[in-house]
Amino acid sequence: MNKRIVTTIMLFVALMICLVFVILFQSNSHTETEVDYVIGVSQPNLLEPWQISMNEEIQEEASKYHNIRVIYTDAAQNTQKQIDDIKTLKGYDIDLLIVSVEDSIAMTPVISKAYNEIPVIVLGRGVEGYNYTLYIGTDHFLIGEMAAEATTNLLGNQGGNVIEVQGLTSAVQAEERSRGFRENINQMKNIKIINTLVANWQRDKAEDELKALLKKSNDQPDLIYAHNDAMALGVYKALHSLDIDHIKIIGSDGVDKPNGGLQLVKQKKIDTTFITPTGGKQAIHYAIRILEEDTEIPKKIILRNHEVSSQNVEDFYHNRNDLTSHIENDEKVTLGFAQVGNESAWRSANTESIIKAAEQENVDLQLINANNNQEKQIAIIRDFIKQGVDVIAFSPMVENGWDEVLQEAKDAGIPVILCDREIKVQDDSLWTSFIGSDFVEEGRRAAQWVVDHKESNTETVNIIELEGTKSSAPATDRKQGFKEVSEHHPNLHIIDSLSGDFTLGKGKEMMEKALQQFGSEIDIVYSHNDDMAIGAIEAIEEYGLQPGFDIKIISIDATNKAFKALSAGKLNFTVECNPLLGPQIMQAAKELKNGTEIPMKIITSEETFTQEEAKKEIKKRNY
Ligand code: GYE
Repeated sequence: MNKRIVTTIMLFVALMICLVFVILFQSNSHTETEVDYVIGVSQPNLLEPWQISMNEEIQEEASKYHNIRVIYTDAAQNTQKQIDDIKTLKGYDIDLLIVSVEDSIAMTPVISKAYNEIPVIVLGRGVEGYNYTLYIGTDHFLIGEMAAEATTNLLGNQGGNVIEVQGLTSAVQAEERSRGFRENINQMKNIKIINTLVANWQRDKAEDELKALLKKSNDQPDLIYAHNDAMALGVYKALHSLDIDHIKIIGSDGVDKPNGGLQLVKQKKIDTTFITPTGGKQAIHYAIRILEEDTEIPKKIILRNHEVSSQNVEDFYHNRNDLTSHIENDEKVTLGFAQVGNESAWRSANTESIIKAAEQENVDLQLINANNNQEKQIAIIRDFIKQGVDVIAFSPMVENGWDEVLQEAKDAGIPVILCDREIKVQDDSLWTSFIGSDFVEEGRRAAQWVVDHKESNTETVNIIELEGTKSSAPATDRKQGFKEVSEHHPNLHIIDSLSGDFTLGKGKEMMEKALQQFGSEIDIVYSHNDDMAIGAIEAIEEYGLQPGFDIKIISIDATNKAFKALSAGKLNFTVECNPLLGPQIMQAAKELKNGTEIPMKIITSEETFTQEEAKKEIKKRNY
């Protein structure tokens, strides 16, 4: 073989070997040296199109960050395996866990334990309680409500019989979807749920269960609501195999994949589904922020669902990227903010946070105060509509009476952000996003302190409740949350509830009234905010009793003045309600201006404080 050929081959082989070495060195040097964070992703299964697209979204977003490594596990619909997977991931020393669960009840304690060690993001399917860093997902109760509405539309005036096909019953989302569906369907006189099947989110199980049911009973339904598209496809297969084609089928998830809901609607195999964003992209985005110790991390991000039927499926197809895309628009955003009033220290901190954030984010803000007058607040919003601002935001004084003016804003094409307080309207599409706290949970936390500190289970405990502004969301929800816990303890008695309108003056006045009536029989004051509690403290001292001792006092807000009262031993416990919503409101306003779809709800992360904790924290409290 001629010498030149041999040399060329040898040169070529040598070149190849060098190349391999360079690549290997490159990758190792890249992965080894620059991996700052290792993230573990625990999936309950990778059978359902929805779970698969969640992982794909995570992978796609994670690939944009070269300093993270992501380790994935698949529990293959086996809860014990998922518990072991999380143990294994912790064994790899992960810095953060992203977990989607199937069996919420079994997984809640496992996730709480992990949360004691590392940050945990719960994705798509909830767990019980609040022992995690961040929940990203949709409102499953609302999906059930939307399915009920779609059922009435599909069945029309004559109504009909319905079968519900449920997911895993130990899953929070199955319970919430079913409750949302049934609470609404049960109000319909002409619609009856004749049967319920449990198919654990699985297509084949739904198919088999339905076939068996239809074979043994003559009660044919007119519509079948399945908690996810995988089971809806199973329903379709069962009906198809029995040559039944008149029964309507509703699914949920709306994934754009073979056998995904979007394609099943397009192929007319099912009638309706609900696009349920997986949150995979947001999970990586927030994981990075959490690992870089960003302090503005919310507790819950509730993503918006979109109903898809044969009427609009093409829209979703043609604009399939619209849900996530945005046009970078560096035009200055004009934001009209109708503030409720200046009734409390919390409110002043809230207003300040909004003004400061607008300056920092270069947003053209008009903040006008309605001085706790709803008519005035409506007039301010009407004026913003006339001006044609880009976005309207407001802190609704009370829950009702907003339908008309918000319809005008919608007709004018101006999106509306609800800040700190929610509202009750016929059509939830009248508002775009809610940014604020979970007031019901705040009420639960206040009651839990009372339960944890009561001396006996028998001795009666007399409680005075100082309520906030009547029919306002915080007053309604904090009352409900407190009751949810206290009603399980028969010796806890709310002897009177008096409205102090969230102000110090009115709080004091109401406490004076209660002392005149009940005097030292009062054991506890539960105040819906700090200002009324401070007023109560003054009244109790003037009455000659010792606040925090003779009468225990619990409040909500956790402002500086509460920390002072806690440190002085005059207040016993306070539940935080975060007023610093400015930065999130500005980010939302800018994203809306850019045409980006923003979360339906952003629920802030909050703590509680005892007298001891307040003494430690007081210096750091900036409102
Ligand atoms: O608790 C109270 C204020 O809406 C959360 O309103 C807010 C409440 C807050 O007056 O201090």
